[in-house]
Amino acid sequence: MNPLLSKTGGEWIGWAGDSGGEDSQTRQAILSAWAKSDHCFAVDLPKEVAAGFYEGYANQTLWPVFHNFASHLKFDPKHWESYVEANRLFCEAVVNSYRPNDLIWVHDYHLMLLPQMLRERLRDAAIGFFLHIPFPSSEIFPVLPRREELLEGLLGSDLIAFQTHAHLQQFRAALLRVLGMETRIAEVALGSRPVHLEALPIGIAPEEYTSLLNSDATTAKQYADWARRYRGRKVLLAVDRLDYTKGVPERLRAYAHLFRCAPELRERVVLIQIAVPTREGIDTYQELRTEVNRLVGEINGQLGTPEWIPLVYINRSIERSELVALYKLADVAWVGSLRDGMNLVAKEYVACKPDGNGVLVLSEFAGAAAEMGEALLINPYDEERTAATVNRALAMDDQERTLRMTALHHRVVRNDVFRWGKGFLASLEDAVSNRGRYIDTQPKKLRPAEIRKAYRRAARRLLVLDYDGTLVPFTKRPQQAVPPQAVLDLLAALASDPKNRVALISGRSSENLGRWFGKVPKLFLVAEHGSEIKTQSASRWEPLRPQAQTDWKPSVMPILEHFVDRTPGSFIEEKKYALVWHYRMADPEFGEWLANELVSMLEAMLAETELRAFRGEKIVEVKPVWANKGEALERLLRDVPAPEFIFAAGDARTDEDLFERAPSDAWTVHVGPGPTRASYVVTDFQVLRGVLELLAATGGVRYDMTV
Ligand code: ADQ
Repeated sequence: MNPLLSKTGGEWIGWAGDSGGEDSQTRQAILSAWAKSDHCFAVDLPKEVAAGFYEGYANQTLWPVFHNFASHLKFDPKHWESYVEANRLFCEAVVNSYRPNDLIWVHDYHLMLLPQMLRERLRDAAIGFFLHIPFPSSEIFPVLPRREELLEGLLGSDLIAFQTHAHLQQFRAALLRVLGMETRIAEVALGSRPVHLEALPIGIAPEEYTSLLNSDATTAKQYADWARRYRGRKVLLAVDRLDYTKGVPERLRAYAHLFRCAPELRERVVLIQIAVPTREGIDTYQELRTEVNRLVGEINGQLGTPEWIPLVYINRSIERSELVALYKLADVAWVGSLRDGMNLVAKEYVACKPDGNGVLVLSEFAGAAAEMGEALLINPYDEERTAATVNRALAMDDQERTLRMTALHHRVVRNDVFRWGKGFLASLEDAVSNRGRYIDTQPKKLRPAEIRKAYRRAARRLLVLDYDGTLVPFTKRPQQAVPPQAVLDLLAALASDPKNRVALISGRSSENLGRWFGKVPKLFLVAEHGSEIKTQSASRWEPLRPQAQTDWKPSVMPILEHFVDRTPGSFIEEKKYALVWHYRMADPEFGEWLANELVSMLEAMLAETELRAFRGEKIVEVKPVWANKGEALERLLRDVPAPEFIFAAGDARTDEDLFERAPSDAWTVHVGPGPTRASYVVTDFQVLRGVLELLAATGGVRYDMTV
């Protein structure tokens, strides 16, 4: 981040590390110098808070779970309190230095609560969050203690960005499974404030490395010394923090295996393993260190000769000049992460190979693999095949090596950290300007006088009405919602006005709608959210898509049946083009929880098909994507050319498709509480019926108001 900060300006607010109880003048002097020269400002965390926050919740709870190592998870409620407190202290620091129009960019898993804390204090601030590590699969994420708070904390942001699309998808799956929140591919709709989601792989600042490579005397000397020492031998290089996610023991075992399957490589290859000490206060890391020490001893003890040490192990931090000399020296870089957000070492190595003279062996579980396809990819858990791939890398001919490395080099140089930073900040600004649009279009209260005036003036009108929850209240069983005579009269009055086309558009089946509303003259009916339509003149229902398939039902039905078995009070409704699981009568919390699980399961199963699982009011419905009220509206508009007055009303998520497709001057009305894209909102079905009665009475056709 430092090159990006010095180039673009901005302040860095961070934790400078534990003061170790000796808050000396020297430390203060260093901190003041940082503030002055680099605009880096330290948030001081009390010792106990720091320990519970950093070594506790962040690195013993979040880190293992986010890297799919659930078995390494340790949780202490006190650590959680420290995590909350550390985030709060950061919040204070940010609020204190915030000026209007600043962009706030929060980094990484240590500060997942910060976006929402900031949102509560700085309502209009632009807040972005970048996750440097992977986001775990939705099977693993729910094991995390305090998972709801973490997701809600993140949703305080305007933009949440991830290293890869896969991580972004897993975040969406977690929102659905844990909070029951449906999202679009790139957006979470939170009422009036959308949260944008994006995949933005981080890059490096290549000149930080190439400048040393080309003109640093220490680097040149170091390189010359080593090149002399290793002449006649191929050098493999691995650079990692000594973390269990980086796959160091796995690499060492694969390295030993290499000599078993290719003994001719003995004395001709050296592996230099740099392992930077990290988080040493945590037991798991100490155990890892012991294991690695043992493996190093074993390999050198069993394979080494007086002339050859097969493994050079360096367990300390080294200067960048040395690191660059090593990158230049290495014939092959070996990145074997078991899981990694990105992995910058892979990119740094490539940046130091402008002449194409090197091979990158890269774990497919590092985020970098998603954009570095010319590397030789490995599954680091498969030691035998990894050894074979390393052998292939060592033997690769000049032409293939140059071809692969040159392509990688171009990409690493082009997609550098500046491009990444610029991309993030531009997306954040975009997200904020979109938020403005949403705020401007917050639904207004519907004023009867205004709508009446517009209605009276129009010569051609289209009225599109949902039924359940919009014209009548919900009942426990769908069949109990028989329309009262008052509703039938109201629909008949509106439909009989020659200036009107009235459509009832519902999730119900055509058979059901036909039985209840078939006798209302001139009423258009649209069933199953737009799968089938019956226009006023037609005697039959016509499907919206003539070749609609239903052969998927036998494979989805057993899954729904399984959920019925697990949920007393729930049942399945079979429609012509859809299957619906109803759980209105089930225990509310249990029902919601199972509904989340069902949708997550179906999403994965239906991903490649035209079917989707949708959550509705106490239902989960499986239906084709094209069967939605927005498509149905387009179809209706073909029958009513250029209407001067469009009225669309509904209460549920499925009605949002209708509101989205309606022209901007339409009277879109959401019934009841909750977020919506509609322009107007009324409190309940009775108010909506009141409005419709007013319109019916206005239209010239005689109509007596009953409500
Ligand atoms: P890390 O887990 O720290 O970062 P990585 O991306 O490899 O992993 O970055 C390590 C950095 O430390 C590299 O820049 C490397 O040059 C430097 N380094 C390594 N050994 C060093 C040594 N001995 N001396 C000095 N410097 C050394 C987290 C995520 C990653 C993600 C990054 C950035 O875990 O997946 O790529 O953030 O988003």
